[in-house]
Amino acid sequence: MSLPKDFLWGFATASYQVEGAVDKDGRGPSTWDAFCAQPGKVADGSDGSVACDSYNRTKEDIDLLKSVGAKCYRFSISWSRIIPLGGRNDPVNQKGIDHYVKFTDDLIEAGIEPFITLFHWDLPLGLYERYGGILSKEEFPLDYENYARILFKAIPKCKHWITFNEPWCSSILGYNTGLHAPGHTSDRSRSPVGDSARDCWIAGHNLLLAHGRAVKAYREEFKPTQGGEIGITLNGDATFPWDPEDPEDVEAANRKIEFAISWFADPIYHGDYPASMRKQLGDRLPSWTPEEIALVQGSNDFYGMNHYTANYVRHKKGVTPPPEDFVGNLDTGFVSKSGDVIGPETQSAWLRPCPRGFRDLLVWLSRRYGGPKIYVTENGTSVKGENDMPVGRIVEDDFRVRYFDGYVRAMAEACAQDGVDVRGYMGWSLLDNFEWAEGYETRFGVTYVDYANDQKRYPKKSARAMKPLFDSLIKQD
Ligand code: GBH
Repeated sequence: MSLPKDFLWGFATASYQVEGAVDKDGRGPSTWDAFCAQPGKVADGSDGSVACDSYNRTKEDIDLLKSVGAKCYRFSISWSRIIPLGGRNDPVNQKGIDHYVKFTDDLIEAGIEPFITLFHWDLPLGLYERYGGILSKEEFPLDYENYARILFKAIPKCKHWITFNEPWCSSILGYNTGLHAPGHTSDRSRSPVGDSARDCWIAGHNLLLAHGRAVKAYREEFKPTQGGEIGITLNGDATFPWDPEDPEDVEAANRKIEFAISWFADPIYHGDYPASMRKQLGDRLPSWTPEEIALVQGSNDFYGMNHYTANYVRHKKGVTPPPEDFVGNLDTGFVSKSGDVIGPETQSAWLRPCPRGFRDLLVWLSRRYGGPKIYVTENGTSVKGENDMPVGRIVEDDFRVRYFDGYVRAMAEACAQDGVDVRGYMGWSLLDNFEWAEGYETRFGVTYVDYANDQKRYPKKSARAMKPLFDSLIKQD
């Protein structure tokens, strides 16, 4: 059982979750600043204004990565630092660009390969106020392309670009349930623009168009001289039918993955949305014009995979789904009909370890999309009650060590035994950080961050366990 010799492994973070320094060097406001300021949106009433203070501690973070032997680091760029108002005719902020140029240089200097995510959810607030943000097909893809081009030009040393992190979350959580910024909901009376039964599907369509435009720009103007690669990162949980004997549950389990992954991956690899989505959503799902699909189809140099957990899926029989339904008329849970349980619990209600699901999903992806090159751009876990433990116990995170051990071995088996082409793996996350609507109580880091005492970092056992694990799995020669 082995991984290829040049396999990359490391850790990931995202700008709003770790940077803090929201007023520094001319950064403009993002939708997440505004969302956090609304009472009741974030569990502990917190925000990302300080977070891990990573914007001011780049050396410390790079030293940390080095000390645990990481070969790569995935971070995201804050659009509001590059163009504070966001748009293609708005002023560009050189200080913001300089920060990320230097950070990338410093990583490379330290022997760490950068993976840059252009958009991990922190949209410049100006773009939401001006035209509804991702909802505008006329404006959003053009503004995104302009933003992306500035960075391709400024950071030629970066060889791995990720256009969007989890567009499912931006569309569904941002424009359907409202659990994430900008907090657009499926309740029409609270939806300031648009049509709640259609908005999230329009948002998804526009994210794909923006992705396609950025990829086209990269391939035509930068890739020939820079030689890097570009792709999108999608989330997706593994699924099992609640009752494997029931064809409707089997179909529903597959449909759940299609609504999560194939919504974006089918247009990119096959040129259209999956039939299951068209069947359920009808004309609420946008259609592709020939020009649009020409832009999107074939636009991935690699598949970025975020993966955390698995579910049992049960079809809702005899029920017509309401217009705001976004999962496809089904229920999910952690217990099967015959009483099998996915577990144990973590601090995150939606997450329970299931390494077998990871292997199965890798195989599913590889089959459906023609064996693409895959980078696992996130994988990790919270630990039940971790936030309430003393630091001395938190850093002995055997639960997380076991999680990574199980998942990384499942991935190695998928590569060696099932022929899946995985080239890299990034654990989520390098640091405990701002876990969006869950605030700071849920910790995903391999490093404990003491928020009350100057953001001091304490590497956990899991931070050090990664190198021996990968050393034992990567072919030496
Ligand atoms: C990632 O999101 C994020 O990229 C990262 O920023 C975050 O900190 C990390 O994970 C840990 O949460 O049952 O169909 O409603 C993963 C977020 C979790 C994706 C819940 C969707 C629910 C799917 N996701 N999941 S569903």
